[in-house]
Amino acid sequence: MNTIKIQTHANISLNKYWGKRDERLFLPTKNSLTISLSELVTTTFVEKIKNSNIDEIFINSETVQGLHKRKIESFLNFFREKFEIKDHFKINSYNNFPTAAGLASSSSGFAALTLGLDKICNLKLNKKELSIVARHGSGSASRSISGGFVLWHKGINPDGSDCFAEQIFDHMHWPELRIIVVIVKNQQKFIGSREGMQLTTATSPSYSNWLEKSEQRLPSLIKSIEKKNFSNVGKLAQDDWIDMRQTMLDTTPQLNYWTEESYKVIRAIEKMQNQKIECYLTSEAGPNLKILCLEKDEIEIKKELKKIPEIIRIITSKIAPDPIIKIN
Ligand code: 2P0
Repeated sequence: MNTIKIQTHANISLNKYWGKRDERLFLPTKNSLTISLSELVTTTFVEKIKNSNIDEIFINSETVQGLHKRKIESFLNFFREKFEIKDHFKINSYNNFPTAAGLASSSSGFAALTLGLDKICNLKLNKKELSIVARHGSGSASRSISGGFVLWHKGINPDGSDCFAEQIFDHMHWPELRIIVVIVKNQQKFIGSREGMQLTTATSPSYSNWLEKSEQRLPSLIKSIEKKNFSNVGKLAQDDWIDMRQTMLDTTPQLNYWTEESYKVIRAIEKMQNQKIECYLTSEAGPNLKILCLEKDEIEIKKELKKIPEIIRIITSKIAPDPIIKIN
């Protein structure tokens, strides 16, 4: 029996997603814009299991447990019901970066699974349909079906049929752009994104203000990417991260995903910014940080980062191409 091998890339947002207008359908409260990272790779193998009524799921060679298990099983059940499929699957997924530590492993993970299921079940879905399916695993996964720069439309239809992500520029558009991923902790986060964003939408006093400001930034961000205006792109992305972070910090209970080690990196970047080295900060819901810069400044920035002993790993990434799908 065939095994499908898929390689996808985790994405990071330059204009963020944090909150849903419909929990069941994974419909976000706002549009968002991401880049996929060439060096954060998920490799997933999907095969059908004959005459079985259970799925076998492994992440990094270990049987998946707890919340991850429930999320993946519920996605597989959604998929079977939607496409009237009876099969069960064996899934082996490997991340070359820490899982669930704010590095968007669910984005590349559910995107890979969607592409693998589409192929093994011979559904031949188009990119829009694939993005909509992936969204039901994890909102951010809708943005890892394509590489390059991707815009996730929040849509307005109650059934989510216009809520999908699409590539707006491919990975060749801006070859000089770099993303330095700074890993300060490999551990899983204390409150996952799904629960965290529910708490923020329910309790953060600054949430509606961020929604409005963030949507206003988006057209200018797209234009600046088109023109490759790095200063604008960096500032807009960093400002959106700062404002999203504020909504997390004024959530009850407070969502402070950043550790002492994260703040050391933040301070080092602020110091470089004061020295006119052009670099900008962002992160997801987790302690690890991402720095946007241009190729010409990469070595100097990394030299400074290497002075921080708490950093576990530094990964320099470019913009990733589309996922790769192979029949083994
Ligand atoms: C983003 N994050 O735009 C934001 C910034 C986290 C902070 O996309 O509930 O893990 O599965 O849809 O996909 C995290 O979103 O959450 C995320 P669910 P998911 O990158």
